[in-house]
Amino acid sequence: MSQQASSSLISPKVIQALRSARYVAVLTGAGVSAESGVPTFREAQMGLWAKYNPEALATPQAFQRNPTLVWEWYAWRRQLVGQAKANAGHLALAELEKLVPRFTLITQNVDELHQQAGSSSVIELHGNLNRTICFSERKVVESWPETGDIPPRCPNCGSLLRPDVVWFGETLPAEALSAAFNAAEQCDLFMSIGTSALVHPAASLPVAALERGAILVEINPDTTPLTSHATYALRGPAGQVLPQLLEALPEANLSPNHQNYD
Ligand code: BJW
Repeated sequence: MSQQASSSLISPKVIQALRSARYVAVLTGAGVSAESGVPTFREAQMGLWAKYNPEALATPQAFQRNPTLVWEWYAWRRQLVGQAKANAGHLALAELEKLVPRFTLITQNVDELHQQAGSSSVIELHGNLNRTICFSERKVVESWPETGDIPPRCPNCGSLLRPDVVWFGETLPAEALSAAFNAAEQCDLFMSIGTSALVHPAASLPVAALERGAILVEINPDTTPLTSHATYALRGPAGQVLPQLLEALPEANLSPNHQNYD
């Protein structure tokens, strides 16, 4: 049974669990970047893009059907992300990394905001918006001649270029996925933050951690399919909950008789 806590009243038990953890693994999703002004994946798109369903654009089939539309959607998102700054949640995770003995940060985000905040060794499960690959050869392409083609073409083989992100039906980068599952299976505390926990295999990571006996902490303003399985569900925005958690961490010193308020 999960224990709900408001963001302003974090259970001392969570703090104690975090303090005692020797290995913390964290999975983040789009919600972590929401407070940086990057729209979450499943929330309504804005302006021109409001009429498109992101799930219908993030597929190889959509790209093959209408490469210009998909390229331009990513160009719009790249521009949004380019203006975004890491928020208090990203910064708190970068600090947390320094406070726990072992720490792995796994993200589904493609925006590099964890790296901007100072997190090291971020496992990117769904690729990176700022990299471009050749649709046919799958190799990273750094530059291409400006011909006015949208999308531009691969300077090597002439195929269309696309963002280096993982679309539905595509496999995740094998090394990243394997490192993520290793972390989930070895950690003693797993945090699922700002993700709807709907998209697999990422959504299987917290379950894998739970099955190996880890404590599961979820941070999200809303409930997800994971909430009822979480040991602690902290209901609130990551940019508020994470700094509070971090602030409380060094002071937490619970005795067996400590009065809990969760
Ligand atoms: C806040 C907040 C705040 C708001 N603070 N929180 C097993 C079961 C069922 C289906 C499958 C399965 N295994 C595989 C599948 C198929 C498919 C899948 O999962 N489908 C489901 C939708 C049903 N998976 C795949 O196809 C994957 N590939 C694969 O499995 O390969 C093997 C294979 C191939 C072929 C056949 C079978 C197997 C690939 C998945 C790739 C996902 N790609 C995307 C696009 C990336 C590029 C891009 O950005 O455009 O990744 S889709 C999209 O979803 C994106 C995200 O990373 C991902 C997850 O979304 P996320 O981050 O959770 O965002 P949201 O918007 O959903 O949620 C935001 C949350 O934040 C909400 O909960 C808010 O409440 C919260 N929030 N403000 C904290 N301030």
